[in-house]
Amino acid sequence: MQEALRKMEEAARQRIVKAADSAELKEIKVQYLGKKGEITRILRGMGQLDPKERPVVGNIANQVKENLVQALRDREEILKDEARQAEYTRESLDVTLPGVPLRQGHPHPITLVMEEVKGIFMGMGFRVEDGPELETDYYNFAALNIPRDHPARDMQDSFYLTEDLLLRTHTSPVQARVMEKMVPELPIRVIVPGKVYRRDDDATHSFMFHQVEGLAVDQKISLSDLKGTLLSFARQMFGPGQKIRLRPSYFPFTEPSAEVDISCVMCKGRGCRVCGSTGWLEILGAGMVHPRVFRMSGYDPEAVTGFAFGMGVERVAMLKYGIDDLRMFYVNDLRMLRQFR
Ligand code: 2U9
Repeated sequence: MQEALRKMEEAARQRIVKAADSAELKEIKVQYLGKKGEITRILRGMGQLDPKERPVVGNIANQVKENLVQALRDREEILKDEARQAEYTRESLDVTLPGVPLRQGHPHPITLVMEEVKGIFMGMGFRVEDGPELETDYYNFAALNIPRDHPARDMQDSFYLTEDLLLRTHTSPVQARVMEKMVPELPIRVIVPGKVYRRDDDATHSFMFHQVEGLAVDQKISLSDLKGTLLSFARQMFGPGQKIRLRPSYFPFTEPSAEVDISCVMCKGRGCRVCGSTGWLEILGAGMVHPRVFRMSGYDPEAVTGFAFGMGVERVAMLKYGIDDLRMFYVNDLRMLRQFR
């Protein structure tokens, strides 16, 4: 009988350690320890035993019972642990997974070109100035020798908020403000980047665009200073082989005035569709500051001279990057904008 008990204990243990869940453990418990279980059955049969053997067998049976109860508890605990562990694995973060990439922003091509232009002139001793986009009639026109009824006003036909206030049509009023503030100090070397507004709208003109203008004022500044400065700019911006040429022109605020061409960036001056077979591209306007503009700001045109120039940033960017429609800069098409990082 002792032997049978031990064998039964061993068989029960084997099943307990292999049990997959608590339902199976319960089944095993009922099978061995339940009211109709195997141990109970053995204990009931003890009446037929030799009375001397009874306590020994009873002892062993109780021990086996306790052992199995403990084995069931242990297995239950292990199963719970395993379930908890599986749950953790399911829920936990895998910190080794690659992250979701965040797209990084970058400057707009117009900003890039403007920064490049600014940098080149800063390298030649110009400092950057800015001013209001909402201007008075005086600074936008009168101070620049464009009085009321001057035909140059029609060409810039513009956005008025009141009789006297408008969105600036060029950055030139900033230079007029700088001169007024600086007088009588010399020299002045400023570069003025910014947004300007005109009543325009086609593939090469927009109601808003960007200009960079410059102004240098000192004693004995000459046209050759202007030419040297712009040649140096053209070579830094478009390549060391660049040539420039000046053609006579007219601006109310400069005299003499010139249109400034650079050798065509597409065909290197040989002549192509972009430059209309001339080999030249117009990118700047320039001239010597008009005596009347000096007088208006408080400088004596007999004592000082100066040069000024201006360029449209969109036009420079279109030439530099080979873009043929200005509106591409404004429609926020990321396929286009992402090419300029
Ligand atoms: C002051 C005195 C002189 C600024 C100048 C130009 C020539 C010029 C245009 C080029 C293309 C503007 O973007 S564009 O349409 N600019 O041609 N600007 S001289 O002359 C000044 C400015 C201020 C006090």
